[in-house]
Amino acid sequence: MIAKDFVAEHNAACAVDHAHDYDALGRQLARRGFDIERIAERVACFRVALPSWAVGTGGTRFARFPGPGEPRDVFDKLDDCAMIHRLTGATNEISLHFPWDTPDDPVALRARASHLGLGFSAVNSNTFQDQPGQKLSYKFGSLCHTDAAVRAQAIAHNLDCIRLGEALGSNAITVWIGDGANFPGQQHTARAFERYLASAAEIYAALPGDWTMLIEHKMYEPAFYATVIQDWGSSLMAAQALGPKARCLVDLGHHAPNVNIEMIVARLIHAGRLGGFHFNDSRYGDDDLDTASINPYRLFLIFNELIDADWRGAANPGLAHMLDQSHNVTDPVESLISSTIELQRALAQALLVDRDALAALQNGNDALMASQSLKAAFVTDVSPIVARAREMNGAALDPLGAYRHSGYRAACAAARPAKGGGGGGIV
Ligand code: RM4
Ligand code: MN
Ligand code: MN
Repeated sequence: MIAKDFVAEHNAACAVDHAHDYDALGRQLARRGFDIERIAERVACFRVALPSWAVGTGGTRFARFPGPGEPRDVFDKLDDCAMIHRLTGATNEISLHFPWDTPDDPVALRARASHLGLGFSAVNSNTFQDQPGQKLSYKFGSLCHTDAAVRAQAIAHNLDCIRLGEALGSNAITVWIGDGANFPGQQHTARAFERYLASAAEIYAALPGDWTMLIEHKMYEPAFYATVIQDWGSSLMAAQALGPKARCLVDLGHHAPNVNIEMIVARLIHAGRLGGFHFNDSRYGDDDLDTASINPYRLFLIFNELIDADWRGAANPGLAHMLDQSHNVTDPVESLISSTIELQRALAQALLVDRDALAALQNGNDALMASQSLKAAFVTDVSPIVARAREMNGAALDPLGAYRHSGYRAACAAARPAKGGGGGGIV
């Protein structure tokens, strides 16, 4: 749909300004003891998976306002993801949600993805909704349901997801359940967790050799009184009970406001059980806003823990980086591009922390200068580094500018006639 060399043409127009800014920043960083090109190389290696559900317009429980040229099926979604990857050079993996994006023909989907230079990261199961034709309802839970037959159905769905993921070349399953209670007394707190562990063990037992099971906690919603896997403590207990292939996934929006998420990250690293992230941002709850749109400092502090763990040789290997956002008022492609840039920005900033100096300040209890040393990294405008990382990956120096210039959305609107009106549609 879009000219093959549009990225190169767009880059040519920005190249002189970019080189100028990169050189200036390089001189500044050299004075601070950093080699800008080494930092850019590390940023260029960063990858984050795109969630299949986020390339369509999301919605709230009140309404959904679809945009023009929305993807009509999972193949259209692949095209949107390929466009994002062309521009960012950092998003060659897709995280699929079943059954929302269950392909009729997995072989064809895999072939199409690899033709586009894409692959599949963790697959996500869904036992928080009833699907048409489903025998038993999840109204009162799935893996933790009081009825063994409902639990068996939910387990079977997860096993189907693993099989499908295997056919697509994925190597992890993310399990998030909505199970819980809306009222005190509705559910036996301890027994619900025991039922979760027993059901999760059956899923765990079906993991192929090199697969990981990512356990995603969430404080509330849809259960508004008590959620079974509501926090990192429950998630970690479950992972430890299940075995080494079970790890904890941190969705940034799944905590109470003001919770210190970077500390949770540090604790999970200590336990050797950090498995990955669902990146997004929030002001109040599971808002699923664009990453770093509300609190970029928090994102930086999370990356600071990751880079620090790396520096100490304590990092948990093979973290799954994924976006999990819902776009209600923006073009999803633009939001996903923006979030990818913000992740790379936080990474670049975290790589600019002088860790020896910080350690000395911490050991000397110099609270003010220790916090200043983190701030010095955070306030550095690393945009030229992130642009250089994209350049190294053959992507766009100015991805949003290139996207707007490309006419992609208008081309999609012409090629993908709208299927219907608004209506609900929460992701
Ligand atoms: C949940 C959770 C899951 C996501 C669903 C759509 O709140 O974040 O990761 O798959 O929403
Ligand atoms: Mn999530
Ligand atoms: Mn969520």
